[in-house]
Amino acid sequence: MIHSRYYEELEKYEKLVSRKNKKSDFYNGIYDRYENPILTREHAPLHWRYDLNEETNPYFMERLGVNAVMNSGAIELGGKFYLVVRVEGNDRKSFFAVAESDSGIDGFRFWDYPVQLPDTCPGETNAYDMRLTKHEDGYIYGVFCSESKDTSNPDLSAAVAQAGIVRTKDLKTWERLDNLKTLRSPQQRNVVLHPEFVDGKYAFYTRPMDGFIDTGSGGGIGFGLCEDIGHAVIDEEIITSRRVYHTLTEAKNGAGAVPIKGKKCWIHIAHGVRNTAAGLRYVLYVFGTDLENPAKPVAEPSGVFLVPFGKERVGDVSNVVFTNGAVARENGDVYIYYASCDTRMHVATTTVDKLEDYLFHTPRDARRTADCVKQRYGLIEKNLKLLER
Ligand code: M1P
Repeated sequence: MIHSRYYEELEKYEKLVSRKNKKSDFYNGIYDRYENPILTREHAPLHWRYDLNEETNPYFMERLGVNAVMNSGAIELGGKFYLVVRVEGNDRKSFFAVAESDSGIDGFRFWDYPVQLPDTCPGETNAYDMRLTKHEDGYIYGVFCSESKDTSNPDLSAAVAQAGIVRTKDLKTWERLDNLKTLRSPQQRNVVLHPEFVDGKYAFYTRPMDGFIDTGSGGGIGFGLCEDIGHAVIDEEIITSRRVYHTLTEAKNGAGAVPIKGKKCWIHIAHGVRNTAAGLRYVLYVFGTDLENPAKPVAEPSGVFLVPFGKERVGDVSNVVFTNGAVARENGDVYIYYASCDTRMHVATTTVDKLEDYLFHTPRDARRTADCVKQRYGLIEKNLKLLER
Protein backbone atom coordinates (compact mmCIF):
# COMPACT_ATOMS: atom_id res chain seq x y z
CA MET A 1 0.00 0.00 0.00
CA ILE A 2 1.21 3.51 -0.80
CA HIS A 3 2.24 5.48 2.29
CA SER A 4 -0.24 8.27 3.11
CA ARG A 5 2.60 10.77 3.55
CA TYR A 6 3.37 10.38 -0.14
CA TYR A 7 0.28 12.38 -1.06
CA GLU A 8 1.24 15.27 1.23
CA GLU A 9 4.72 15.40 -0.24
CA LEU A 10 3.33 15.08 -3.75
CA GLU A 11 1.18 18.16 -3.23
CA LYS A 12 4.24 20.18 -2.19
CA TYR A 13 6.18 18.76 -5.13
CA GLU A 14 3.46 19.68 -7.65
CA LYS A 15 3.27 23.21 -6.24
CA LEU A 16 7.02 23.62 -6.67
CA VAL A 17 7.22 22.15 -10.17
CA SER A 18 4.27 24.14 -11.50
CA ARG A 19 5.46 27.44 -9.91
CA LYS A 20 5.63 30.22 -12.53
CA ASN A 21 8.89 32.07 -12.89
CA LYS A 22 9.27 35.74 -13.64
CA LYS A 23 12.05 38.18 -14.42
CA SER A 24 13.68 39.67 -11.36
CA ASP A 25 14.27 43.42 -11.08
CA PHE A 26 17.98 42.92 -11.83
CA TYR A 27 19.07 45.10 -14.78
CA ASN A 28 22.27 45.40 -16.78
CA GLY A 29 20.81 45.60 -20.30
CA ILE A 30 22.73 42.46 -21.29
CA TYR A 31 20.45 39.72 -19.98
CA ASP A 32 17.51 39.13 -17.65
CA ARG A 33 17.68 37.07 -14.51
CA TYR A 34 14.75 35.28 -12.91
CA GLU A 35 13.30 35.20 -9.42
CA ASN A 36 13.35 31.44 -8.94
CA PRO A 37 15.85 28.73 -9.72
CA ILE A 38 14.48 26.46 -12.45
CA LEU A 39 15.60 23.21 -10.79
CA THR A 40 16.49 22.34 -7.22
CA ARG A 41 17.06 19.07 -5.38
CA GLU A 42 13.36 19.16 -4.45
CA HIS A 43 12.51 18.86 -8.17
CA ALA A 44 13.82 15.29 -8.16
CA PRO A 45 10.71 13.09 -8.36
CA LEU A 46 9.59 11.51 -5.10
CA HIS A 47 9.73 8.05 -6.65
CA TRP A 48 13.50 8.50 -7.18
CA ARG A 49 14.05 9.19 -3.50
CA TYR A 50 11.46 7.36 -1.41
CA ASP A 51 10.26 3.80 -1.21
CA LEU A 52 6.55 4.61 -1.47
CA ASN A 53 5.42 1.33 0.08
CA GLU A 54 4.20 1.70 3.65
CA GLU A 55 5.17 -1.88 4.51
CA THR A 56 8.81 -1.52 3.52
CA ASN A 57 9.11 2.16 4.48
CA PRO A 58 6.85 2.73 7.51
CA TYR A 59 8.49 6.09 8.40
CA PHE A 60 8.42 7.29 4.80
CA MET A 61 12.14 7.97 4.87
CA GLU A 62 14.19 9.08 1.92
CA ARG A 63 16.05 5.93 0.91
CA LEU A 64 18.12 7.38 -1.93
CA GLY A 65 18.29 11.12 -1.36
CA VAL A 66 19.29 13.70 -3.94
CA ASN A 67 21.79 16.29 -2.74
CA ALA A 68 21.95 18.73 -5.64
CA VAL A 69 21.03 19.36 -9.26
CA MET A 70 23.42 21.42 -11.30
CA ASN A 71 25.57 21.80 -14.40
CA SER A 72 23.19 20.89 -17.23
CA GLY A 73 23.59 20.47 -20.96
CA ALA A 74 20.76 22.14 -22.88
CA ILE A 75 19.04 21.62 -26.21
CA GLU A 76 15.82 22.58 -27.99
CA LEU A 77 14.01 19.81 -29.82
CA GLY A 78 10.66 20.24 -31.54
CA GLY A 79 10.03 23.54 -29.76
CA LYS A 80 10.64 22.13 -26.25
CA PHE A 81 13.55 22.77 -23.93
CA TYR A 82 15.51 19.81 -22.61
CA LEU A 83 18.24 19.81 -20.00
CA VAL A 84 20.52 16.87 -19.34
CA VAL A 85 21.00 17.65 -15.69
CA ARG A 86 23.84 16.62 -13.42
CA VAL A 87 22.04 15.12 -10.45
CA GLU A 88 24.16 14.38 -7.40
CA GLY A 89 22.90 11.69 -5.06
CA ASN A 90 23.46 11.78 -1.31
CA ASP A 91 26.25 9.29 -2.05
CA ARG A 92 28.18 12.04 -3.96
CA LYS A 93 27.89 10.14 -7.21
CA SER A 94 26.51 12.22 -10.07
CA PHE A 95 24.29 10.89 -12.81
CA PHE A 96 22.42 12.40 -15.73
CA ALA A 97 18.68 12.95 -16.01
CA VAL A 98 16.54 14.70 -18.60
CA ALA A 99 14.25 17.53 -17.51
CA GLU A 100 11.79 19.02 -19.97
CA SER A 101 9.94 22.35 -20.18
CA ASP A 102 7.69 24.13 -22.65
CA SER A 103 8.78 27.64 -21.71
CA GLY A 104 12.48 27.21 -20.89
CA ILE A 105 12.10 29.41 -17.80
CA ASP A 106 9.82 27.30 -15.62
CA GLY A 107 7.87 24.04 -15.48
CA PHE A 108 10.95 21.82 -15.81
CA ARG A 109 10.02 18.22 -14.99
CA PHE A 110 12.31 15.23 -14.86
CA TRP A 111 11.48 12.23 -16.94
CA ASP A 112 10.47 9.14 -14.95
CA TYR A 113 13.89 7.49 -15.18
CA PRO A 114 17.37 9.02 -15.14
CA VAL A 115 19.67 8.37 -18.11
CA GLN A 116 21.41 5.00 -18.12
CA LEU A 117 24.54 5.32 -20.22
CA PRO A 118 26.24 2.17 -21.53
CA ASP A 119 28.65 1.12 -18.76
CA THR A 120 31.79 0.65 -20.83
CA CYS A 121 34.44 2.08 -18.47
CA PRO A 122 34.87 -0.14 -15.40
CA GLY A 123 37.20 2.38 -13.72
CA GLU A 124 34.76 5.27 -14.06
CA THR A 125 33.63 6.38 -10.58
CA ASN A 126 31.75 9.53 -11.48
CA ALA A 127 30.26 11.11 -14.60
CA TYR A 128 29.13 14.74 -14.82
CA ASP A 129 28.71 18.05 -16.67
CA MET A 130 27.44 16.95 -20.07
CA ARG A 131 27.54 19.37 -23.01
CA LEU A 132 24.94 18.59 -25.67
CA THR A 133 25.92 19.36 -29.24
CA LYS A 134 23.43 19.15 -32.11
CA HIS A 135 26.06 18.29 -34.70
CA GLU A 136 25.69 18.83 -38.43
CA ASP A 137 26.34 15.08 -38.89
CA GLY A 138 22.78 14.49 -37.57
CA TYR A 139 23.59 13.19 -34.08
CA ILE A 140 23.23 14.84 -30.70
CA TYR A 141 26.53 14.33 -28.90
CA GLY A 142 27.01 14.42 -25.15
CA VAL A 143 30.54 15.14 -23.96
CA PHE A 144 31.04 14.82 -20.20
CA CYS A 145 33.65 14.39 -17.53
CA SER A 146 34.50 10.77 -16.81
CA GLU A 147 36.34 10.58 -13.50
CA SER A 148 38.36 7.60 -12.29
CA LYS A 149 40.57 6.91 -9.30
CA ASP A 150 44.25 7.49 -10.10
CA THR A 151 45.50 4.07 -9.07
CA SER A 152 49.12 5.04 -9.68
CA ASN A 153 48.99 7.67 -6.91
CA PRO A 154 48.80 6.68 -3.20
CA ASP A 155 46.89 9.91 -2.36
CA LEU A 156 43.30 8.84 -1.63
CA SER A 157 41.89 11.85 -3.50
CA ALA A 158 44.03 11.41 -6.62
CA ALA A 159 41.80 11.14 -9.65
CA VAL A 160 41.95 11.28 -13.43
CA ALA A 161 39.52 13.34 -15.52
CA GLN A 162 38.80 12.38 -19.11
CA ALA A 163 36.20 13.42 -21.65
CA GLY A 164 33.54 10.74 -22.20
CA ILE A 165 31.56 10.86 -25.44
CA VAL A 166 28.05 9.54 -26.11
CA ARG A 167 25.59 10.14 -28.89
CA THR A 168 21.85 9.90 -29.34
CA LYS A 169 19.04 11.05 -31.59
CA ASP A 170 16.29 11.29 -28.98
CA LEU A 171 17.96 11.63 -25.53
CA LYS A 172 16.59 8.15 -24.77
CA THR A 173 18.92 5.70 -26.49
CA TRP A 174 22.58 6.49 -25.99
CA GLU A 175 25.61 5.00 -27.70
CA ARG A 176 28.93 5.31 -25.92
CA LEU A 177 32.01 6.05 -28.00
CA ASP A 178 35.65 5.93 -26.93
CA ASN A 179 36.78 8.59 -24.48
CA LEU A 180 38.64 11.47 -26.10
CA LYS A 181 42.41 11.06 -26.16
CA THR A 182 44.51 14.22 -26.13
CA LEU A 183 48.05 13.12 -26.82
CA ARG A 184 49.71 16.13 -25.20
CA SER A 185 47.44 16.60 -22.14
CA PRO A 186 47.21 13.93 -19.44
CA GLN A 187 43.78 15.07 -18.17
CA GLN A 188 40.71 16.79 -19.62
CA ARG A 189 37.57 18.40 -18.22
CA ASN A 190 35.10 20.90 -19.70
CA VAL A 191 35.43 19.52 -23.22
CA VAL A 192 32.87 20.77 -25.76
CA LEU A 193 32.18 19.50 -29.27
CA HIS A 194 31.78 22.26 -31.88
CA PRO A 195 28.47 21.87 -33.80
CA GLU A 196 30.01 22.06 -37.29
CA PHE A 197 32.85 20.31 -39.07
CA VAL A 198 36.02 22.38 -39.30
CA ASP A 199 38.22 21.49 -42.28
CA GLY A 200 36.05 18.38 -42.63
CA LYS A 201 36.90 17.22 -39.09
CA TYR A 202 35.24 17.09 -35.69
CA ALA A 203 36.39 20.04 -33.60
CA PHE A 204 36.64 20.07 -29.82
CA TYR A 205 37.23 22.81 -27.28
CA THR A 206 39.43 21.23 -24.64
CA ARG A 207 41.04 22.21 -21.37
CA PRO A 208 44.56 20.82 -21.17
CA MET A 209 45.33 19.96 -17.53
CA ASP A 210 48.35 18.51 -15.77
CA GLY A 211 46.35 17.40 -12.73
CA PHE A 212 42.77 16.68 -11.68
CA ILE A 213 42.17 20.12 -10.12
CA ASP A 214 45.05 22.29 -11.30
CA THR A 215 45.44 23.06 -14.95
CA GLY A 216 49.17 23.54 -14.32
CA SER A 217 50.90 24.38 -17.56
CA GLY A 218 47.58 24.26 -19.48
CA GLY A 219 47.31 27.79 -20.89
CA GLY A 220 43.53 28.04 -21.14
CA ILE A 221 40.74 26.75 -23.37
CA GLY A 222 42.23 24.63 -26.13
CA PHE A 223 40.98 23.71 -29.58
CA GLY A 224 41.79 20.59 -31.55
CA LEU A 225 40.56 18.55 -34.49
CA CYS A 226 39.97 14.84 -34.89
CA GLU A 227 39.05 12.67 -37.84
CA ASP A 228 37.12 9.84 -36.22
CA ILE A 229 34.51 10.64 -33.60
CA GLY A 230 34.21 6.94 -32.70
CA HIS A 231 37.86 6.85 -31.59
CA ALA A 232 38.55 10.54 -31.05
CA VAL A 233 42.22 11.44 -30.81
CA ILE A 234 43.55 15.00 -30.75
CA ASP A 235 47.22 15.56 -31.30
CA GLU A 236 47.66 19.31 -31.16
CA GLU A 237 45.60 21.65 -28.98
CA ILE A 238 45.97 25.35 -29.69
CA ILE A 239 44.86 27.84 -27.04
CA THR A 240 41.84 29.88 -28.02
CA SER A 241 40.98 31.66 -24.73
CA ARG A 242 44.15 32.19 -22.76
CA ARG A 243 44.43 32.48 -18.97
CA VAL A 244 45.70 35.92 -18.00
CA TYR A 245 47.31 37.26 -14.82
CA HIS A 246 45.05 39.44 -12.68
CA THR A 247 41.89 38.68 -14.59
CA LEU A 248 38.98 36.37 -13.88
CA THR A 249 40.79 33.49 -15.63
CA GLU A 250 44.00 33.65 -13.64
CA ALA A 251 43.60 30.30 -11.83
CA LYS A 252 41.82 28.46 -14.65
CA ASN A 253 39.07 28.67 -17.23
CA GLY A 254 36.96 26.24 -19.20
CA ALA A 255 34.59 26.09 -22.13
CA GLY A 256 30.95 26.22 -21.08
CA ALA A 257 27.94 26.10 -23.35
CA VAL A 258 28.29 24.83 -26.92
CA PRO A 259 29.19 27.96 -28.93
CA ILE A 260 26.30 29.82 -30.51
CA LYS A 261 26.59 30.83 -34.17
CA GLY A 262 25.97 34.58 -34.28
CA LYS A 263 25.97 36.96 -37.23
CA LYS A 264 29.51 38.18 -36.58
CA CYS A 265 31.19 35.38 -34.64
CA TRP A 266 30.84 32.19 -32.65
CA ILE A 267 29.64 33.21 -29.19
CA HIS A 268 31.29 31.35 -26.31
CA ILE A 269 29.99 31.48 -22.74
CA ALA A 270 32.75 30.07 -20.56
CA HIS A 271 33.82 30.07 -16.93
CA GLY A 272 36.84 31.69 -15.34
CA VAL A 273 38.28 30.98 -11.93
CA ARG A 274 40.41 33.07 -9.63
CA ASN A 275 41.73 32.32 -6.19
CA THR A 276 40.62 34.38 -3.21
CA ALA A 277 40.95 34.25 0.57
CA ALA A 278 37.46 32.68 0.49
CA GLY A 279 38.54 29.98 -1.96
CA LEU A 280 38.09 29.67 -5.70
CA ARG A 281 35.57 32.04 -7.30
CA TYR A 282 33.89 30.81 -10.50
CA VAL A 283 32.24 33.37 -12.79
CA LEU A 284 31.04 33.39 -16.39
CA TYR A 285 32.66 35.34 -19.19
CA VAL A 286 32.03 35.61 -22.92
CA PHE A 287 34.33 35.70 -25.92
CA GLY A 288 33.82 35.53 -29.67
CA THR A 289 35.71 33.56 -32.30
CA ASP A 290 35.88 33.82 -36.08
CA LEU A 291 33.00 32.24 -38.00
CA GLU A 292 35.43 30.62 -40.45
CA ASN A 293 38.09 29.74 -37.90
CA PRO A 294 36.40 29.07 -34.54
CA ALA A 295 39.79 28.83 -32.79
CA LYS A 296 40.63 32.47 -33.56
CA PRO A 297 39.42 35.02 -30.97
CA VAL A 298 37.81 38.10 -32.51
CA ALA A 299 36.11 39.65 -29.48
CA GLU A 300 37.35 39.58 -25.91
CA PRO A 301 35.33 41.94 -23.72
CA SER A 302 36.83 42.59 -20.34
CA GLY A 303 35.53 41.34 -17.05
CA VAL A 304 32.78 39.14 -15.75
CA PHE A 305 29.57 38.44 -17.64
CA LEU A 306 27.56 36.77 -14.90
CA VAL A 307 28.43 36.29 -11.23
CA PRO A 308 26.52 34.73 -8.36
CA PHE A 309 24.27 37.27 -6.60
CA GLY A 310 22.24 37.07 -3.40
CA LYS A 311 21.03 33.56 -2.61
CA GLU A 312 23.00 32.25 -5.59
CA ARG A 313 26.21 32.88 -3.65
CA VAL A 314 25.65 30.15 -1.08
CA GLY A 315 25.59 26.41 -1.58
CA ASP A 316 27.69 23.28 -1.46
CA VAL A 317 30.58 25.01 -3.22
CA SER A 318 29.92 28.68 -2.51
CA ASN A 319 30.80 31.58 -4.78
CA VAL A 320 30.40 29.58 -7.98
CA VAL A 321 28.40 29.97 -11.16
CA PHE A 322 28.93 27.45 -13.91
CA THR A 323 27.33 26.92 -17.30
CA ASN A 324 27.48 24.02 -19.70
CA GLY A 325 24.33 24.66 -21.70
CA ALA A 326 22.47 27.36 -23.58
CA VAL A 327 19.66 27.30 -26.13
CA ALA A 328 19.72 29.73 -29.05
CA ARG A 329 16.33 29.77 -30.78
CA GLU A 330 15.71 30.52 -34.43
CA ASN A 331 14.19 33.90 -33.51
CA GLY A 332 17.48 34.95 -31.88
CA ASP A 333 16.45 34.44 -28.25
CA VAL A 334 19.09 32.85 -26.04
CA TYR A 335 18.48 30.92 -22.82
CA ILE A 336 21.59 30.53 -20.70
CA TYR A 337 21.35 27.75 -18.13
CA TYR A 338 23.70 28.10 -15.20
CA ALA A 339 24.16 26.47 -11.83
CA SER A 340 24.91 28.33 -8.64
CA CYS A 341 27.31 26.87 -6.10
CA ASP A 342 27.08 23.31 -7.47
CA THR A 343 23.62 23.22 -5.88
CA ARG A 344 20.76 24.37 -8.16
CA MET A 345 19.95 25.53 -11.71
CA HIS A 346 18.94 28.96 -13.00
CA VAL A 347 18.23 30.59 -16.34
CA ALA A 348 19.19 33.99 -17.76
CA THR A 349 17.70 35.17 -21.05
CA THR A 350 19.07 37.43 -23.74
CA THR A 351 19.40 37.51 -27.54
CA VAL A 352 22.12 36.88 -30.10
CA ASP A 353 22.04 40.59 -31.03
CA LYS A 354 22.56 41.67 -27.42
CA LEU A 355 25.39 39.17 -26.93
CA GLU A 356 27.14 40.42 -30.06
CA ASP A 357 26.68 44.04 -28.99
CA TYR A 358 28.19 43.09 -25.63
CA LEU A 359 31.06 41.25 -27.33
CA PHE A 360 32.04 43.99 -29.74
CA HIS A 361 31.28 47.11 -27.65
CA THR A 362 32.47 46.20 -24.18
CA PRO A 363 36.05 47.50 -23.93
CA ARG A 364 38.89 45.01 -23.73
CA ASP A 365 40.65 44.55 -20.42
CA ALA A 366 43.18 47.38 -20.12
CA ARG A 367 45.21 45.10 -17.80
CA ARG A 368 46.48 47.93 -15.48
CA THR A 369 44.66 50.10 -12.95
CA ALA A 370 45.98 53.33 -14.52
CA ASP A 371 44.70 52.34 -17.95
CA CYS A 372 41.38 51.07 -16.57
CA VAL A 373 40.81 54.45 -14.91
CA LYS A 374 41.55 56.18 -18.26
CA GLN A 375 38.99 53.88 -19.88
CA ARG A 376 36.36 54.86 -17.31
CA TYR A 377 37.24 58.56 -17.60
CA GLY A 378 36.53 58.33 -21.31
CA LEU A 379 33.05 56.94 -20.63
CA ILE A 380 32.27 59.49 -17.91
CA GLU A 381 33.42 62.47 -20.01
CA LYS A 382 31.33 61.35 -22.95
CA ASN A 383 28.27 60.94 -20.72
CA LEU A 384 28.68 64.22 -18.88
CA LYS A 385 28.95 66.13 -22.18
CA LEU A 386 25.74 64.47 -23.33
CA LEU A 387 23.98 65.23 -20.06
CA GLU A 388 24.94 68.94 -20.32
CA ARG A 389 23.00 69.36 -23.56
O1 M1P B 1 33.01 23.39 -8.22
C1 M1P B 1 33.03 24.22 -9.34
C2 M1P B 1 33.23 23.43 -10.63
O2 M1P B 1 34.50 22.80 -10.56
C3 M1P B 1 34.91 22.09 -11.71
O3 M1P B 1 35.20 22.99 -12.75
P1 M1P B 1 36.75 23.14 -13.20
O4 M1P B 1 37.10 21.87 -13.86
O5 M1P B 1 36.85 24.31 -14.11
O6 M1P B 1 37.50 23.36 -11.93
C4 M1P B 1 33.88 21.10 -12.19
O7 M1P B 1 33.98 19.97 -11.41
C5 M1P B 1 32.46 21.60 -12.11
O8 M1P B 1 31.60 20.50 -12.15
C6 M1P B 1 32.17 22.39 -10.85
O9 M1P B 1 30.93 23.04 -10.98
